[in-house]
Amino acid sequence: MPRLPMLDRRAAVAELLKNRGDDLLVVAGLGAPAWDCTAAGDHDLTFPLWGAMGGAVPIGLGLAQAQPEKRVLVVTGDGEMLMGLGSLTAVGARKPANLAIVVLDNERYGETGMQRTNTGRGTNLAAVAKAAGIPVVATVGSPARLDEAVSLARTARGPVFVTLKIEPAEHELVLPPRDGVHLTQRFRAALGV
Ligand SMILES: Cc1ncc(C[n+]2csc(CCOP(=O)(O)OP(=O)(O)O)c2C)c(N)n1
Ligand SMILES: [Mg+2]
Repeated sequence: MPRLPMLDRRAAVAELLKNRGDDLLVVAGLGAPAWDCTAAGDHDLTFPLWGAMGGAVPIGLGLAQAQPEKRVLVVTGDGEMLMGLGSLTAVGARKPANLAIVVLDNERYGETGMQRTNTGRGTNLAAVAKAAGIPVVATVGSPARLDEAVSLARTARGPVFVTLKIEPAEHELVLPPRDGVHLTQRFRAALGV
């Protein structure tokens, strides 16, 4: 069967974060998703995780509830999301209108050597999100539909869950600051809390 076209993760994340201004709060899951967000431009209002696998959505949910006037965007990987699947039920239960979750799904644990994840063996993360009570879900793998995915993630009434099917390619490491205290303090200062 011919392979469907898939997205380039760096290009997709650059589109996702384009013209973000100071009203978008970004939580980046550990590893490559955090490097992708940094490659799109390091920002005081991005909180990249250096660990806490499975914690990106819980952190985004707490932030969305604490900052209801701001849009919160979680950008994470399929492996990270699979580790924190239970958190989708909390999002579905609370339904924060200002939260969007985008999973960069390469069907691999990229950071640790490209081992296959279960999204390549039948697990449909958008369907899991829908079943957890998240009203707006989409799976996008074609560059022609990237604009639609970006608009859902940036502006649709949430909670929103978008799976982006991406090429399992490795990119240059573009690392954010590594000091967690610094990352927390700069985020809070930029938010004014
Ligand atoms: C609890 C825990 N288990 C395993 C790891 C090792 N680890 C770091 S990143 C990663 C894979 C992440 O995969 P994914 O979220 O799909 O990101 P990708 O690199 O594929 O974009 C793993 C297994 C970890 N940091 N913490
Ligand atoms: Mg992955």
